[in-house]
Amino acid sequence: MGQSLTHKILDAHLVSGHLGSGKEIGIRIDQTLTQDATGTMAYLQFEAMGIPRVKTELSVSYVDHNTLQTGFENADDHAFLQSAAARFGINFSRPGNGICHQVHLERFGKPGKTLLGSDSHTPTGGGIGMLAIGAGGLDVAVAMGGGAFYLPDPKVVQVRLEGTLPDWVSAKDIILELLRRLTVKGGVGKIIEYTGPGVALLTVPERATITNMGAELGATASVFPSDAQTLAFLKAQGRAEDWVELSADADAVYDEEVVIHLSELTPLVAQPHSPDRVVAVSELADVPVNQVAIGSCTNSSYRDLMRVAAILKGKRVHPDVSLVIAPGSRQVLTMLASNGALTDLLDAGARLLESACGPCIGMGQSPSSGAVSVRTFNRNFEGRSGTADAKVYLAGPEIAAASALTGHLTDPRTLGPAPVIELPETFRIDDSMILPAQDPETPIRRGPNIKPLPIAPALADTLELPVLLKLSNNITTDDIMPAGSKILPLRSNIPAISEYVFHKIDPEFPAKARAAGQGMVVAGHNYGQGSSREHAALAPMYLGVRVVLAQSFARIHRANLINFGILPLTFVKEEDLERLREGAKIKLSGLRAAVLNPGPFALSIDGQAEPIMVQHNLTKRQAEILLAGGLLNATKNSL
Ligand code: MIC
Ligand code: SF4
Repeated sequence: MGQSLTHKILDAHLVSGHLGSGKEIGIRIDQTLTQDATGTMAYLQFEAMGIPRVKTELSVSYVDHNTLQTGFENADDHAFLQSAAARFGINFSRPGNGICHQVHLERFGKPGKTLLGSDSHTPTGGGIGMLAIGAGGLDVAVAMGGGAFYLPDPKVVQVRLEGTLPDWVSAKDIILELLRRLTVKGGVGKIIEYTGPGVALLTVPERATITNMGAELGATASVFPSDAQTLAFLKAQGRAEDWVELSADADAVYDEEVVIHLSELTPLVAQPHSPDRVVAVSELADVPVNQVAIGSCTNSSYRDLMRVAAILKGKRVHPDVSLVIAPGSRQVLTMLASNGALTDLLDAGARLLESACGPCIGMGQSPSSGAVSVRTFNRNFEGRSGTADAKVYLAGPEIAAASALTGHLTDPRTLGPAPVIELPETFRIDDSMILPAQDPETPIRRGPNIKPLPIAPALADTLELPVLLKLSNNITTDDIMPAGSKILPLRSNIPAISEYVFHKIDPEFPAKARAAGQGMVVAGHNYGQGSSREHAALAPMYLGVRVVLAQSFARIHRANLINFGILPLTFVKEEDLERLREGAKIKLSGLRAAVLNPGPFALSIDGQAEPIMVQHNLTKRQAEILLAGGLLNATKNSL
């Protein structure tokens, strides 16, 4: 029986478990990446493990999220990260060099390798044929130390691309179409593998747009074959020697199959406030637009920005629209500068931002009250832009540029012939902003905002907990632990950042949790979707949250809860969620034995005769982590 490309790469890296078993597997990690907002914790954790140098083939520390430096905090974090990288044997991509996923694709990604990154959009690397997975910082720290990465044996979904994309329809529309069909929880527990004749026509940057936003499906990873397009991209990056040819066997077997006829696609947008609320842009042509933001790890490649420059050339941005552009990397920015396209953008009235995440994570450029913002990004969660009542639409660069000109949501097919942008034969290569691994004796520089990591208590045998908060479906880690220019600088300071847990949903939550001493949270499906930030587990743990009971969980967040000693439970009967109210008092007894036993167990509710049956689905490895009070304790105990 033939193998999928996913299984080929997993097989070559498997250190425990069996593919197709439906159980947990462990894989060896070749490369890691971190970014500054999750990296400080990851390196504090790596330091706490006491391993002198990383054991991976390559590890890179990027600075791209917190670059506003509105106070000393971000700058101190950068200094810490630079010193930790030198000491532990890690490449350091300096602030200004670009967004981690874009730069990693350009300079480091290798087909057939595994990449683990402390950022949920790490699967971008699937565009170059890597098996690239997002995880919490602690899992990345373990991988840097040579430890395996554990994940539930994924289902493999084949997405067959048939035909060719019509003019003006882009890679973004392919992934938006998939989000429309499968929704934000459609990919949980799955790896998406792209096949079919339509693949050959997509360049690596287009493929990376698609694999990037596979994160919004909840997918573990997304992967394209490594073929002539991959070789052309690597050659143009001066890295032809990194190429290997990779694809699925012709008779490969998949768990599920989806077919997309590319010629039937039209330009699409995702409406506020979820990436799966997808409709044709032509249906929304009367929506006035106040802001257009082009950039992010989804759509900020040379090709994307050249398309935008070609659309804007010789024209002026509508007077009611603020157009901001953040090129994905210094490579992209300097190429636009030297071929004149940057002047076309500026002449049209674009505001140029640093090559960083910027507005995508609410670091500046918040829209005005109630404004409509069209963004080429990947997430439009409510309030993420920094303006609570802003309405963010996600779209490809062509729709964004067209809408910037007209002042309303615009189908780019109304603009006449589509510009054709060829991939350059050679990209501009200058790695001077990447500092190679240096002296292991480098002292770590630690500013006053960098506080020690709080450690979870070992799991108690009996827990009596109030329900502190009851939540609906699809709660994001942005809901749990918001970002933005005020909160993001506190990522290295858990006591300070914990004051913002559930800030937008219930600003009293931290006070309530502290008054109760400890408590639990209950929720609907897909709890913890979105960002990989482990702060969404660490900070609630610090506030005393011991259990989260949900109808289902997103993969990365569930792993983070376990890593930081919070017990994730699901209902045996989903409808039992109805029986829990905020303020209800629940009791769990015999918990230490219950987590080691695979079966369901009872949770009693004060004032209700019948208990609620719950389950944990923990592996033995995970149960032991919880018993120890988190992965750091468990690792220390085992040494
Ligand atoms: C995001 O897009 O939400 C982030 C900011 O990149 C996060 C990481 C973080 O919160 O630091 C992610 O996607 O994992
Ligand atoms: Fe940065 Fe946005 Fe990409 Fe997250 S999604 S890595 S914030 S650009």
